[in-house]
This record gives sequence, C-alpha cells and structure tokens, in this order.
Amino acid sequence: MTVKKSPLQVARQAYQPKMPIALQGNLRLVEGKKTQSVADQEEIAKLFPNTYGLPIIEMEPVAESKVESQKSKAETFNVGVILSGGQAPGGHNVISGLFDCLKAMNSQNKLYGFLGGPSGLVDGKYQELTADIIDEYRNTGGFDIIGSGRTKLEETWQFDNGIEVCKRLGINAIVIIGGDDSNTNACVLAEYYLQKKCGIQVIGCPKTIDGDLKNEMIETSFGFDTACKVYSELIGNIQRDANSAKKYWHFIRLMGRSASHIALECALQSQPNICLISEEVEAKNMTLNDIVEQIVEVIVDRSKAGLNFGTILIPEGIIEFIPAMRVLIQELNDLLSKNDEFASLEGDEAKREYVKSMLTPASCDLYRSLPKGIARQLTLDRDPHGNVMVSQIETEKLLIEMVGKRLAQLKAEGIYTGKFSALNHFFGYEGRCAIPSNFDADYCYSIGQAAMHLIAAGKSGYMALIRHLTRPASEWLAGGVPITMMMNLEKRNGKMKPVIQKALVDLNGAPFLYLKKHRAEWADANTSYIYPGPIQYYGPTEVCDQPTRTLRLEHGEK
Ligand code: FBP
Repeated sequence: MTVKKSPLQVARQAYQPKMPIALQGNLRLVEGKKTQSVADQEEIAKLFPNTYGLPIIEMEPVAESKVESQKSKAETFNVGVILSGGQAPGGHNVISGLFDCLKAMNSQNKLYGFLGGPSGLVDGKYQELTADIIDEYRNTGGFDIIGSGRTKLEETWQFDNGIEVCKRLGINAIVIIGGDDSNTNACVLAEYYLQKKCGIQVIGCPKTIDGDLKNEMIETSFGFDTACKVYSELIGNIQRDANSAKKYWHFIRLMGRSASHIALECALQSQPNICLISEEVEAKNMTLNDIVEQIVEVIVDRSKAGLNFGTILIPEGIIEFIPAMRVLIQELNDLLSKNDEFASLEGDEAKREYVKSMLTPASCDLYRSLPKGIARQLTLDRDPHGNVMVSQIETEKLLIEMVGKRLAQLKAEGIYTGKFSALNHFFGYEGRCAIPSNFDADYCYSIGQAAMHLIAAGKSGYMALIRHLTRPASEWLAGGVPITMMMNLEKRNGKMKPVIQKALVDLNGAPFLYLKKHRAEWADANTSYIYPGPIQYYGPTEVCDQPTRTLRLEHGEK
C-alpha cells in the first residue's frame, strides 16, 4: 500500500538541509581548553573521573583529505541511536544527518535505532535504519521513526544490558537525542562504559521544545524554534478573533515545563495583553492572589476603555514558581515518591484525606484552598525523573476561576463594570511534532553530522554542538562540548544527583527586558497584537529562515 502524502510532505522530503562549511567537506577537530562543571566541581569530578574536564572541540574545514578520525575509511563501525523524552521537531533530521555522515564514511557502516526510547537499548529492541526508511522521514516532524520514551538509565544492570546488546550488533557508539535529563543519562552511560573499557562511546544531542537546555555553549535546543512558531501562529489567530469578536478573554497555557522560554518567545512574536513569566513570579515572591490581582488590574483597565477582550499567556510550570506552592509540591514529591500506601488507596477522596494528614500545616492549608481538581492534579504520578507533570495541571482554568471571582467582587463594589467571558486553551502537543522549520531542519541535520564526527574521532561524554545560530547556516560553527561542563548537583526523588543545570529565563537577559519594556503598552492599547501566521518553508529568507526572537535578542538584535 502506498502512503498518501500532502504536497508539502512530498516537497519537504526533497529539501536539502543547509550546513556549516566545516561539515560540507573535510574537517579536523581542534581541542580547546579543559573545562569545569558549572557548579559543584569537586563532587562532579569525583563522580565522572573519565569524562570530567575534557576540552571543548571545534570542527575546522581543511583543504585536503586530512580528516582527523580514529576510524579509518576501511574500518566499519556501527552506531545506535535513541530518541528520549518528549517529541521535538527535527529529531528525524538528527537521525538523517547521522545516517548520511556514517554512510559517507563507509557504506558498510550500520545505523540501528533503539525502539521506544532508552528502554530499547536495555531490552534489546532495535531496528536497522536503512536508506529507504531514512528517506521517508527526512525533514518530517515527530519521533515515530523509532519512537521515544522516558525510561531513566541509572542502574548498572541497565548499562550492562546495553553492553550485551551493543556487542551483539557490533555497535561502537550510542547517540542519545534528548533534553537535560536524557543528556545527563548519556553522560552517566559514557562514564560507565569508559570505566568498563567496553569500547562503546556515548554522544548526546540537545533536544527539547522547552528551550531550557541552553548555556554558555549550547545556544538553543532543537525543536524550540518550530514549536514556538506553531504556538505563535495559533496565538496570533486567537488574537485576531478576539479583536474581531471583542467578547472573550483567552487564557492560554503554553508548554515548557519549568522554564518560561516558550511563553516569553511567543509573547515576543505575538505581543499579547499579558504574559506571565514564572521566573519573575518567583523573584518577586508572588502569591497566587498577587498573580490574580495583576491580571485583574489589566482586565479592569481595558474594560474602562470598552475593551472586554484580550489574551493572557501562562507558562505551564508557573505553579511551581509560586513560593508557597513550591514548598507544597516539594512536600508532595517527597511524600509520594515510591509511596505504596498512597498508591494502594482507592478513590480520590481517600487519597486527598491521606495527603492532608501528612502535609505540614501551611502546605495543608494551601492544598485545601485549591479547587479539588487542581489539588488532585498535583498528586498525579511524577515522571521517571521525579518531575511533576505540569502539562497535566490546568492552571489556566484555576486562574479563570479565581479572576472571575475577584471581578465579581469588584463588580459588587461598583469598581468593575465590564463583562468577563473567558475561554481556556492549552498549546503543547500541537507544536511538538510539527514539520520542522527550516531553522530546525538545518540545525538538526548539522547536529547529527557533528555527532557522527565526534564518534569518528573516538570521543565520548560529549554533546554535539552547533553555534553562531543567528548567522546564515554556512557560517555556523560545529563541534562538541563535554556534558560534565553543564552539570551541577540537584535534589531528585529526595537525593542529591548530578544533573545538567536547567536554564531558566534570565530576568536580566535581553528577551525578558524587551517584554518588560513593552508589556504596559501591549496591555492597554486598543491592540498591539502581531499575527505571525504559519511557518513558511519556501520563499524569501527573511520569511523562512529567521531564528527565534529569543536567539536574536540574545545575540544583540535591537
Ligand atoms: P522534554 O523535556 O522531554 O523535551 O519534554 C518536553 C515536554 O513537552 C514538556 O514541555 C512537557 O511538560 C512534557 O514534555 C510533557 O510530557 P509528556 O509527553 O510525557 O506528556
């Protein structure tokens, strides 16, 4: 049966991603200075004796065939690839970049995909990725080529299973495409395999729509660009509807886990009336009521000008940044981690009573004050890394309810005379598997190629690196960064663990400062809305190839 495709799908299959000059021909690896972890240097160095302190690597183009590779062209070698965590547009291009580079080195080399995420490695579930399979997935969204999963690689039996599976398949290197937690796993695995001297290298690739895997070296994670462009299109469409009908307030929650990068980027692209930033809520020590007051103030002001409509962007993780809520969530994390008693209770009421009986008085009061639905959502299962699944907490509905109540009070006092009709939205899954923008298609393909060159040079414990991303792709810089460089110690499931430090929104950074400078005018004006429209794949470069506003502002754009 032939699979039907849209004309765009067909056209995208033929798209040739743009790449940095260094990856277009022969290259050599240049090692920079030794590195240090971002914090807790002594502890991290002890935990990672083989992968700590490695140098940063840059890939430089060279004129003739002087490729610095520990693997000669005659030698065949096989690579295994894992997609880990939430989907992000461009994952298939990382794999096609890897594949093309691996096959260009020696057509006998094989690429294996581990199925369903890290568990595929542990359980020996894999598929060889051949040219016909890869061709079907070039420049497409999704992770369906091999599937993804959130299994945490942390036990030695899992690592040992991995060795067995790799030996069976003749795999010399594993590439883990994932976010901060998955790349932490990649580093732990790299370290273990080096200690065991089993000849299996591990390389990570920076994925997540959340945009929180970035630092001094990694300018952005892949998928952030496409996902934000999809959400911004939807927000723009809603704004145009709001401005046409003039009767609804739209409360729009945006994915992004803890960090507010997605909400901020969407605000920069669409200029809503309000954009909450979790990191600011925390810095100002705001309560839930403070947030409600902030929203109410804008609604009341706009109503005085006859504008009973608007848009509010809410980062999905905001609840964790309200200090009292954070304490409650931390107590719940400690209480519910591996708690068989709680798990065995039947029904929501029994669980609620149990939780109430175990919390400290302050947290118990807060827990009781929340609508029951939200309180229940806070006690849902954590993900395998111990994170609260914020995508399942309907903060936008909580805020609509609280704002509605407060406006009713103000109406009774004669302070508010407007009409409040609110609609809720949650944008998350809509953007995670979109057809990658040109930026993500190019970036990911280049990441895959860079990962392959690191492998060929015998490196392990590195993340593939592409920099200078606001320049044209040909001027991008390729290389590798030691994963230990991004690590610090954090409390997970009640214990201190080495993890890659998450990048939250920097309140002194250019993207946030831009929002801060303009938000009053966006709140009050009849309309300052921008309608970004859908991602364009073909046409003028200023329409099709622009990176996010966040990246451009961070790189000095006014
Ligand atoms: P990653 O950190 O794995 O990239 O996941 C991103 C994300 O989309 C978050 O924004 C969201 O909170 C979470 O995944 C949702 O998880 P799930 O796919 O398990 O529902």
